[in-house]
Amino acid sequence: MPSAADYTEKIPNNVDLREDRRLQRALESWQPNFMHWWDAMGPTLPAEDVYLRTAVNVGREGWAHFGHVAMRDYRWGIFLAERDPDRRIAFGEHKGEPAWQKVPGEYRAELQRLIVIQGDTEPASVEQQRNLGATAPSLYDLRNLFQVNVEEGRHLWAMVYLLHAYFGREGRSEAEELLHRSSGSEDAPRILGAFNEETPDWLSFFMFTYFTDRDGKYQLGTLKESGFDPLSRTCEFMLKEEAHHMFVGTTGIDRIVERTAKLMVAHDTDEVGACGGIPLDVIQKYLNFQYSVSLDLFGGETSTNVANYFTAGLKGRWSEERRRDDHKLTSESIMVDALTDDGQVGQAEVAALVGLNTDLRREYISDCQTGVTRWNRILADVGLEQRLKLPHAAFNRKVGVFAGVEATPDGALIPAQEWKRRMREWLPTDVDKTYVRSLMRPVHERGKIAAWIAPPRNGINGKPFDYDYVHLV
Ligand code: BYC
Repeated sequence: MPSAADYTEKIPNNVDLREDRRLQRALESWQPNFMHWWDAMGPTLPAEDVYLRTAVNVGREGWAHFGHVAMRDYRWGIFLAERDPDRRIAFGEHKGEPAWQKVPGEYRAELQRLIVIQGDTEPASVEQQRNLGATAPSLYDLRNLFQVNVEEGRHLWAMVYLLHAYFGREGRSEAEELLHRSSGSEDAPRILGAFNEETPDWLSFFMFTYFTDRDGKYQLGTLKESGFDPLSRTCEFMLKEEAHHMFVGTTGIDRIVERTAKLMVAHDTDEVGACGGIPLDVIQKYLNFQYSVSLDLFGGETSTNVANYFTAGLKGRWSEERRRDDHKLTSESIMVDALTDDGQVGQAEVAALVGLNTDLRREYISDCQTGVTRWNRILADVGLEQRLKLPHAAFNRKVGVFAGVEATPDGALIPAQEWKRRMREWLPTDVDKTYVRSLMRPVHERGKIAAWIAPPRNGINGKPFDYDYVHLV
C-alpha cells in the first residue's frame, strides 16, 4: 500500500482507487454532490485563494504541502495511515485475532452506525462556521478558519470512502444523507446535539475548536483502536489533521484571555467591555456552554451500546494498548456519576463495560483542564487573581444521568425555578452575545488585528503574522 498521495487522479488518494473501477465511479459520482454541498453550505466569504496545507504523504516525514489555493480547488482526497500487515485486535472478545480488512457480517449495522455518526459531525461543523469569515479578526485567523473548514470537508470524504467501499448500497445511501441533513435544520438536523448549535462569533468558534474538536480527538482515538483496520487507519490520519484544529482553539482562547488581562490591568477594572475587550465573566459563560454541550457528546454515563462496541472490537478505549488490564473487562467495575436516592450528586459502581463512555469522558475532562490551567497562568502572570474554571459535570446537561436535573457550575442541584432565575449568571445571555457580536468587525488588512484579541506568537509554516494568508475577492 503506497503512503504517498496520488494527485494525478480526479480524487487524490493513497488507496489505489484506480484498481477498483466500481468504487472509483461511485465516489466520482458523489464528488459533484459534495461540491454542490460545499457551494451551498460551505464558507460564505468570497476568497480568491488561501494559504492552505494539503496532505501529500501520510508518513512521518513531511506529510503536508503549503501553498495558495482557491478553496474550491482544494484537493479533497482519501488518505489512510500506512497499513501494519501484522496488526491484531487489541481488546474485546476478538483480542489477539488479526485485524479485519473487511466488515464482519455480524457487526455491519453497528460499524455503519459509528461511521455515520462520525461522518455527520464533519460537514455539520463547516455549516456551523460558514459565516465567520465575514468577521475574522485577522487574515491569519481567517486562514486558520478556512484550513479547519477544508479539512472537516476531507474528514467527510474519509467516512464516505468507508461507506462506499465497505457498506454497499446502504453505505452509498448513508453517504447521500450526510449531505442532506444540515446543522440546525428543523426537518433533518445533524445527529448529535452540539452540532446543531450556532457558532455565531469567534469566541464561540475558539471554544468550539477547543472543546468540541477535542471530543473529536477522543472519539477518533477510540475508533483508531477499532478491529476494522480501514477505520483504524482512516482515523489515525484524521487525528494528525485534528491537532491543528485544537491548536487553533487553544491559542485562540490564549490570545483572547491575554488581551482581556492586559486591558484589566491597564484600566484597573473587570469591565473591559468599555475598552473593547471581552470581559472575563463572558469568556467563562461561553466556556461553560461549550464544555457542557461537549460533555453530552460522550453519551450516557452507562451505555449498553458502548459495552457492545467494545466487546465486539469496534471501538476501544483511549490509549487502549497502554492500559494495564486484560482488555476484555468482563469482571471489572468502574465508579460513574449517579444521582443518589435522596436526589444528590453521587457515584455508583457499575460493570466497567457499560461505564466506558464515562471512562472516555474522564480522559477528555482532564485534557480540557490543561487549557484552563494555561489560561489561568496568563491571568496569574499579569498579577490578576481571577481564574477560569470548568463547570461541574452536572451543569447544563441534556444527555445522561444529569439530563433531568439542574445544577450550578459548582455542582449543587437546584430547583428548576432557581435555574431559570439564575442561568443568566452562568450561560451567555442575549446581552452578552450581542456585545460579543458587536466586537466582530472584520479586520481583513495584512498585519492588522482586531482589538479584542492579541496577535499570535508565530505565523503559519514559518511565515510572519503579516503574511498575505488570504487574498479576498
Ligand atoms: N446527541 O447509549 P448512549 C468530531 C443517543 S466529534 C444526540 O449513551 P452511545 C468533530 C445515542 O445515539 C466526534 N443523541 O449512546 C468535532 C443513543 O441512541 P439510540 C464524533 C445522543 O451510543 C468537531 C442514545 O442517545 N464522533 O469528530 O453509547 C468538528 C443512548 O445513548 C447523544 C463520535 O461521536 C447526543 N449528544 O454513545 C468536527 C463517534 N449522545 O441508540 C468533528 C461515534 C447519545 O438509542 N459515536 N445520543 O438510538 C459514538 O461513539 C456514540 O454513538 C456516542 C454516543 C458517543 C455519540
